[in-house]
Amino acid sequence: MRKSKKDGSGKAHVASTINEPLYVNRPVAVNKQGFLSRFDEIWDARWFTNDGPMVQELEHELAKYLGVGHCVLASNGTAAMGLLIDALGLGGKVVLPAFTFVSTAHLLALRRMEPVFCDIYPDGHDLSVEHCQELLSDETSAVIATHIWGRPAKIESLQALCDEAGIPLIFDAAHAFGTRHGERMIGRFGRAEVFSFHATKLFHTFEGGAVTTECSELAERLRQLRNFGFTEYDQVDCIGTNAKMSEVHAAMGLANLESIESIMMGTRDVYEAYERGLRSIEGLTLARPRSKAETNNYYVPVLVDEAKFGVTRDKLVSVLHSENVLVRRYFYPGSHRLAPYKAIVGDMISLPVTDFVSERIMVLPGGASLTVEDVEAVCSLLERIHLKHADKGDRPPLSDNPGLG
Ligand code: T4K
Repeated sequence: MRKSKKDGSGKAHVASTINEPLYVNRPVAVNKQGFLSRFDEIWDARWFTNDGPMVQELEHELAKYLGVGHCVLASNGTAAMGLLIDALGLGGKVVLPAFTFVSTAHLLALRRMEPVFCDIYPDGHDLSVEHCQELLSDETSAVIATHIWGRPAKIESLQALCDEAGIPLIFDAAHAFGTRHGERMIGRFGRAEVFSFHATKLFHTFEGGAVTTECSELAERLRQLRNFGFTEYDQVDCIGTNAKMSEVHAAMGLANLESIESIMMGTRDVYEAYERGLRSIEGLTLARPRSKAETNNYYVPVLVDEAKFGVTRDKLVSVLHSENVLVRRYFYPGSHRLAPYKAIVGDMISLPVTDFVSERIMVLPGGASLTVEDVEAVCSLLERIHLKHADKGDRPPLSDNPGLG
């Protein structure tokens, strides 16, 4: 984690320019020694992949941390979701949000299935239960909801809907490592949950992912599928693939898991600094979790209201980039408007909330790689851009930036 710079008085001061790029979800790199000592072990044992001891240990430790029966690691989150789709034998149509990462839609389309894009709620940006209900049909084989921004989807309502329809509910928990829902951690809900451990996630293994489930048979099936369908040496019982995690990736996961409490605390401090800093900036609305207790604080999604802020979301993004604040437009456009899906659904589909949010959303740099001082500098920059463009009279100087002229 980056240390905050303080002056002689011990007070952190807000920099007027941001000299180093601030990335959205820059990977945490906190426990180098924990990683290197495990790397030495791997090197000496010369066991590099194929369900090695580090992978087994990480599966055990993650299941314990999440309080779930089984954790099956995979080479990345997309591969993990693919294993699950195949293990459950899904076919036909699957309902999922258009406002999420496009990976799951791709998995379905590649399997000749139909992604049925569902709208979201304007407050939480998560799957609308009401719209999902409208979209269910006899051909629907599952619902895959995302815990967007690391906050739980409407778990109980979706579960009731899927139970009534007799179909499995799956959660894309890629954003939600470390989030609680009531007394339980995310990872224990639905038929199964799927995590991404990509470098940009709160908890990561460089690249990686996992399926978590309470169902032993499902876990066993997933293990077979990720290893070409092998059940024994020379025995292949089903058609499978290669979605295995290597030992080096698992070693990084074990090192990060050792530091997870400090990573989570640093992440929360950064989010709370944004809560304070963005409060007074007109035209920027921090999309907050429904419950402060049910978030991992990792994502800092902000909606830009052009009329009140003074510039469009896209102009603001480009100005921030030129000032070293590398914000992202996650998730713009909605999957239904990406070329491969637009070609299929065209204008036949109406997802007004998805369109509204995706045209205004901007994700600010968050997570424990930042300092509170970084956040104060970002908020101060946002304030100055707003004041300049909303023509409030007070115009502190910005660095040379043609975009602001
Ligand atoms: N479901 C959801 C809801 C997801 O968000 C994702 C992945 C998945 C499923 C699928 O899981 P995986 O199969 O990926 O495990 C990134 C990630 O590649 C992707 O994992 C992630 N979501 C998606 C939202 O973002 P890009 O193309 O935006 O990544 P990139 O390279 O622009 O990096 C993002 C930011 O991180 C930049 O600000 C730069 C910074 N960065 C990135 C890397 C890789 C670093 O500072 N260091 C690095 O090493 O896709």
